[in-house]
Amino acid sequence: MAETKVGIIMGSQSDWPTMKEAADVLDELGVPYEARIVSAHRTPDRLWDYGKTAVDRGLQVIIAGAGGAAHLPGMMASKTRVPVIGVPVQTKALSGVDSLYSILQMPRGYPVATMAIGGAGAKNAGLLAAQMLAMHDTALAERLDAWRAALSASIPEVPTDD
Ligand code: RP5
Repeated sequence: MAETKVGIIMGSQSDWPTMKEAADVLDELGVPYEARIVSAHRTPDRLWDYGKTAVDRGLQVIIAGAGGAAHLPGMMASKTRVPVIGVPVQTKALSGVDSLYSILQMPRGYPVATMAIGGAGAKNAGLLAAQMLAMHDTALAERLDAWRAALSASIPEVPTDD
């Protein structure tokens, strides 16, 4: 079985519909991943263990999504040098701006690559993870080039009324 190089983690089951966008695009590109619920507030020991073992388990990039007081991506970045891509999950109360600011405003020394709020951010997180892995994986690079070309080709040049 191919080695799992991408970890998708999220603060709650309720984040999965958003984070599944990252998983789906990784499936499309043939990138193996694992998906886990790891909450900074509700399961801090799980967060600690995940971060502590990430390098030894061969993870090369972690996609972390959370909403509200979204501390998961930043705390994971403080625990492991595996690059963390943060996805701000859209919230009801503040539309995800709370999540965005929580993830974006990291102190010097512990970067999180922060995506857009919601599904678009999650999908781009999957793509960015794949692009990072493609730097050292020619076959994946070719699949990514084809994926991007297909997206471009699907965009009509002339708008219609439909
Ligand atoms: C955060 O609180 C999670 O990432 C989720 O986005 C939000 C709400 O969680 P639930 O109350 O739906 O479990 O920790």
